[in-house]
Amino acid sequence: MVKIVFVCKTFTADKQKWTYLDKDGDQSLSYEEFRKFLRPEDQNDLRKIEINSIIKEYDEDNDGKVSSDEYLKMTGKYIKNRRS
Ligand SMILES: [Ca+2]
Ligand SMILES: [Ca+2]
Repeated sequence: MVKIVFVCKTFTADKQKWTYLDKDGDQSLSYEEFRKFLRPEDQNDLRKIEINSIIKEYDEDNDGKVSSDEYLKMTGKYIKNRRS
């Protein structure tokens, strides 16, 4: 169960990165583009996209920040999912 949640979460971040890299919009990435996709840590703009989309998942009140409550709620959700 927790694995499915994790995959969905990763997919959101991946989709953002994919859309950003796919400049011609044909849903495919060239070798160069895919290389960046796989190594976002080498690209400042891609890292930003990745981190922003993760923050968005955690940020329930949409203030652009992850409070400790939001973080605990999120991680608590995962723990609950793992048990079910
Ligand atoms: Ca393309
Ligand atoms: Ca927040």
